[in-house]
Amino acid sequence: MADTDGVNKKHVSQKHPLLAKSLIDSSEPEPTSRVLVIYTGGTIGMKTNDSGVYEPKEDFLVNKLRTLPMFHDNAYADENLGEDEGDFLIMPHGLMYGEMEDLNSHQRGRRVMYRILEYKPLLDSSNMMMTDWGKIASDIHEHYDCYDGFVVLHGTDTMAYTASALSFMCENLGKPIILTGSQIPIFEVRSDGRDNFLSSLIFAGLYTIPEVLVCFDNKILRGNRTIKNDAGSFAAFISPNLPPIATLEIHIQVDWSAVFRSTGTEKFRVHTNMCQNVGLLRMFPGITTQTVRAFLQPPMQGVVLQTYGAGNAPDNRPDLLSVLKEASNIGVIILNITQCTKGCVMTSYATGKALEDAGVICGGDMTPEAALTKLSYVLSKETWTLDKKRKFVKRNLRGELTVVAKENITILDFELIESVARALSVSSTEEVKKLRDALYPSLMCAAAQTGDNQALEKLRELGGNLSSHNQDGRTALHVASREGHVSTVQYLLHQGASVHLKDSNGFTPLHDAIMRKHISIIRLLVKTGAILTLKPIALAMELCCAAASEDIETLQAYRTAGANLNECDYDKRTPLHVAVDTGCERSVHFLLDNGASWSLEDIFGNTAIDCAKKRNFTEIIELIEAKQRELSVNENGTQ
Ligand code: ASN
Repeated sequence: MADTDGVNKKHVSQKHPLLAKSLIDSSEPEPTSRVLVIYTGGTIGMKTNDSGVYEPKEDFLVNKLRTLPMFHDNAYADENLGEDEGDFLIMPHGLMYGEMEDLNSHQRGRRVMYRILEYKPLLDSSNMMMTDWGKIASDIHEHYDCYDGFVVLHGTDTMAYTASALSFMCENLGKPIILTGSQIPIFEVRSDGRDNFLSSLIFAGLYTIPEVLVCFDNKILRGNRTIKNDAGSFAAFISPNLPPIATLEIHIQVDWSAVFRSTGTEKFRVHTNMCQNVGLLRMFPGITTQTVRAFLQPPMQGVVLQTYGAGNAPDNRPDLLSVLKEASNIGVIILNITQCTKGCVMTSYATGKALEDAGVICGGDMTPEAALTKLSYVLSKETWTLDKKRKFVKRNLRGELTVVAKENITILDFELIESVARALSVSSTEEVKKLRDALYPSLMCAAAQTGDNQALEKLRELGGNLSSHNQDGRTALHVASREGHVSTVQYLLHQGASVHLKDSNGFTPLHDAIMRKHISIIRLLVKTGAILTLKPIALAMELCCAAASEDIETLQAYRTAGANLNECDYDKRTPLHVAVDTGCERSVHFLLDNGASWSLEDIFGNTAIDCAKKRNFTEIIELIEAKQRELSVNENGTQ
């Protein structure tokens, strides 16, 4: 993650080891977020060729971006980026970060640092295949732990398909993936590409929205809700059945209650082998039975049927209905969506009911792109039975489908907030909303403090967002993790609370759990994808301090969180060097049992065993030698 990777190396290296502890409170100047930009092609980076038409050109985009101050702060990069960070670009600080009321100060104060992974060849998106979706997903997976968010630069023509596909392929997503592109190349005098790309970088770096999104024309739309609606406008995309997740005007406004969060305690993974035997079939008056029959022939496994209005097809065509029924009986999944841009399929007409009776599944308000890619995803699950596949096609998997809420709970909400609003003489809708946004996070943190899952559930039912943060940027998950309430942590994770959110000091819930040595919570958070975000040097100092004070529980907590126990301080001394020098046998024991190396040399050329010999710590020398013998016996035994 960004904070761990030694940005601002020059500042770090100037500090004295004894002061290094202050690093863990993130008092570093200029904290950064890291974004990986996957550049697949599209108009955004194209150049006019000799024949006067646009075409992509290798390395053109990244080299040009380096010359544009709003995309790259050259002076800052020269001064602050380390040698291994040469291929990063870094955005400037400035007005662009203004008016982000929703973010805590830690997030708001960050620069966005990004690296461009350019595909070869760069593609016009009309040339993309399903395998290209798999490549993007795999690259995101490969780099997932090292970045705060991802931007995919993509042509607009098939962007809605890729966004929909990625939303399904990325399982248990905890970080933003933002697709963007442009209608005019970014280096033309007039271009929508600059704003689209800058907004995407800001969103991917600073806003922890765990969704696949499309950023276009100052709007952030849920990817699987978008369609390309206008070939000639900068507002190329619409999301007809879901308002934007965020709008970027003078104020950036995020509708946090609309954010879709994957629930559960599983890590991020990607599913890349999509089923290609799927198709889109659009009804029209007089469509022949032969056409439909031909379309449904093997190897076809899933068909999106685009019907009229609210999901109607002729119910006076038994020939047509029986072809659909036959196909459905032999296992083809047929999903009914409307040809209308807006609205959804319902079974309120006899003509719609006839399709349902023929085994056609109601696709609600899904876009054609979402319906097709959802079928492709579900059908590729080799271990699922046909029944399970049908069930999952109907389910809302990634926010692609509106599920009508059964209960009306807004009255209760109204009562609670109303009474406080009255007491404070607040009356306008906007003010009441602000009041609610201010009250709920504190109430949630208070409930998490005492492990009161019922209160949290009540607040959730009342419309509260369980990932919202209080004034210190702390979420209910931070608090429950610190207090050691395992069942509350479990509950919050199952409600989609993010393990990646950092508080105003830059700490995640995992850090809270480590500080309080709650091993089972650490396990749970790590299982859900949480990673250590301390800088290596800060981590080394923590480990060395714990080793020197025989604080085995802290060592164990860091170990459980995935810490490298050989992390070394400014003098290249490992926790084992320190444990040996301070004569802490229990620490030496623990470190050796957990893979610490005795052969690493510090800057003075001493290994841990040299230190023990110099100090004549015979017990410790014996401990290390016993470990050496044990390992060599094991090695010989396995040879
Ligand atoms: N043909 C281009 C593409 O989809 C269109 C664009 O990016 N505006 O790659």
